[in-house]
This record gives sequence, C-alpha cells and structure tokens, in this order.
Amino acid sequence: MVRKSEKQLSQHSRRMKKLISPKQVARAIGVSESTLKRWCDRGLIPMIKTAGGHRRMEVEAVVRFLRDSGHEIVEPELLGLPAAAGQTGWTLKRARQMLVPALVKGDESVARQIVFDLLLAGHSVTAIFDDVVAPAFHEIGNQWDCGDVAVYQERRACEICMRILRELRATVTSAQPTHPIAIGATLEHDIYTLPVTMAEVVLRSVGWQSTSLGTNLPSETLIESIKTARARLFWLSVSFIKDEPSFITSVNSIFETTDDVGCALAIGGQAVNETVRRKIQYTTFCETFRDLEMFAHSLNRVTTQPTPPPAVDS
Ligand code: B12
Repeated sequence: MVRKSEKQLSQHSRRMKKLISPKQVARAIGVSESTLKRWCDRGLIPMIKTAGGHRRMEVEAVVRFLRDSGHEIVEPELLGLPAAAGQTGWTLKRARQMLVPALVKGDESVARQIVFDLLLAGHSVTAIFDDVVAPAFHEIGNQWDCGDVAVYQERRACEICMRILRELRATVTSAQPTHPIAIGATLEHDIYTLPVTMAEVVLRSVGWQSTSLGTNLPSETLIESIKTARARLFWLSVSFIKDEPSFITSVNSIFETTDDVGCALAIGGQAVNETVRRKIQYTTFCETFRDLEMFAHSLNRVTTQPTPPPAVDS
C-alpha cells in the first residue's frame, strides 16, 4: 500500500484531486471490500490516508487501474463517470462515426460516454484526440461548410467538448510537483480553444505539469510568461492566422526567448502551412498530438539521462 505523508496530502487537496472511499470503489467495480484491500496491499491501486485517518483513493488512480487491468466497471456514476461508461467496446472508427451525430445533436451524455469508454478500454488521450475527436470536428467543419450544420450546433459541440476535456484533464493527470513544466497558448486573433487544451491534456497524461494560458494572447505577454515560468516546453497552437507577416514576427520573437531560456518551442495546428513553416523558427513542428507526446518523451529522456563521465586523456 502506498501511504502519503501529511505534506503530500495537503499538496493533493490543494490540487483538488477527487478522493473516494474504498467502499465506493468496491461497489463501483463490483468486488468485495476485502478483494479491493488485497489489490491495494499488492500496490495495484494506491491508497492514501486523510488527516482524520480515513482511507481514500484517487479517482484517476482507479481509472488507471481499470484501464490497465481491463477490469469491468459496474456502477461508473460512483466514480463520477458517465452512467454507462466501460460497457461498450467502441473501436476508434465506430467511436468517430458515433461522436459526430452526438456532438451535432448536443447529446452530451453520449459524447462523454464514447470518450470515457475509449479511455477505459485502454486508448490513450493522445489516440482519442488524434483519431476520434479531431476527425469528428473536421467532419463537423465540412458539414458546416456545406450548410448541413448550423453555427449554433458547431459552437455547442465545442462547448460540450471543452467540458469533456476538463474532465479528462482531471482524470488523466499523472504529474508531480517535481515533473517538468510546460506552458502553451494561441496567439492574438486565434480563438480556437480545443487544440490548445488538448495539448495540455496530452502533456499531463504523460507526466508533465502543463498549463494552457488560453487563447488570443499577444506575443509580448507570452514572452513574459516564458521568462518567468521556468518551463522546459512551450507549445503554440495555431488554428487561425489573421495577418501572416505579424504572425511570423511574433513566432520568431517567441523562439528567440525560448532559445535564450533553454525552453523548447513546439508548434502545431492546421493553419501552419509549408510556406509559413519556412519563415518561422521553432524546435519542433507537430502534425499530431502523437508527435507532441513523442517530442515530450524525447525531451524528458535527454534531461534525465545521467551525465557521461569526463573523457580520460590517453
Ligand atoms: C470549431 C471551429 C471554429 C470555432 C472554434 C471555437 C472554439 N472554441 O475553439 C469558431 C466558431 C471560433 C470558428 C471560427 C472560424 N472558423 Co472555424 N472551424 C472550427 C472547426 C469545425 C473545428 C476546429 C477544431 O477545434 N478542430 C479540432 C482540432 C483538434 O483539430 P485540428 O486543428 O485539425 O488539430 C489536429 C492537428 O492540426 C494537430 N494540432 C492542432 N493544433 C495543435 C497544437 C499543437 C501544440 C499540436 C502539437 C498539434 C496540434 O493535432 C490535431 C489532432 O490530430 C474547423 C473544422 C476543422 N477542419 O478543424 C473549422 C475551420 C477551421 N474554420 C474555418 C473557418 C473559415 C472559420 C472562420 C474564418 C469562419 C468565419 N467566417 O468567421 C472563423 C475564424 C475565427 C478566428 N478568428 O479564429 C475553416 C477554415 C478554412 C481554412 N482552411 O481557411 C474550417 C476548416 C471549417 C471549414 N471546413 O471550412 N471555427
């Protein structure tokens, strides 16, 4: 069993992690409390003790356990998950096909269920975003372009998705205070909230302390944030470019700052075409969130590798 100290515990409550009792967890996954206790003793699900001496578990740790073990979930509501979560074996393709009508019709509970089922079935948030949610929004964009989807339906779909992203953010976070920091944003005139938030969730899921600063931010304030955040990675999400020359100037001044402070600049987004790419400086360009995840891993590997011993003169 992993017990946490008082200090760690207060750090936890500060981060407002959702804690539940072993009894609730046992009911949610349909096992006896003694079975659950055995799993905890074997370290399969970490347990913590509150200041008052009560045993509690983090919802995200339970979800991780369910994902890794493939264990069934009987009463998902007890973990704060959608009512039917974990009970449908979606494939990524079928999920994508079902997500589009759910989002267009504003059927939030179905949309949530699809996403959380995929997560519980062991798909990473990165795969869910790249292979299901982003293509679903591309389809919604095409339908909007053809006049088949009204503007209000598209906006509502974004709102639903943002609420799901916030839930995922709380569920998948595996970062600790010692883990590397990443910050990200979109530049002025770019008001696309989904991709910038997805990048934040992806990085959190692989152990980064990532924070999205939001959308529509002038480069000067982003530069200020990079100078103070001590971040190892800055991600710039680019879905809309209003004025190309000023966009290029902004990105290049951001790169100068990241380069100065030893922070990597990762750029991604559908508005960055080949011509723009040739005119801007960055550390890496990501076509997908998988690219971002891989880049984040490579950064971590570089900095956690032991320093090689000094060369010995022969
Ligand atoms: C939702 C939406 C909006 C919403 C956004 C609301 C919000 N809260 O975010 C609003 C209403 C604001 C909007 C406005 C407009 N939109 Co719009 N919009 C969309 C839509 C349907 C979805 C965008 C989205 O979030 N997709 C989901 C993301 C995750 O997908 P993605 O960007 O492709 O991301 C993938 C990769 O690019 C990469 N990636 C993306 N970002 C990042 C970031 C990082 C760091 C990394 C690593 C990777 C990465 O990974 C992702 C997954 O593989 C798209 C359709 C589409 N094709 O996407 C149209 C679309 C982008 N919009 C379009 C248009 C025309 C507009 C407007 C100009 C309409 C108008 N006349 O006002 C305005 C521009 C507003 C502005 N100033 O920015 C067109 C753009 C056409 C073009 N190429 O020029 C599209 C393609 C629709 C269409 N089919 O015509 N839009």
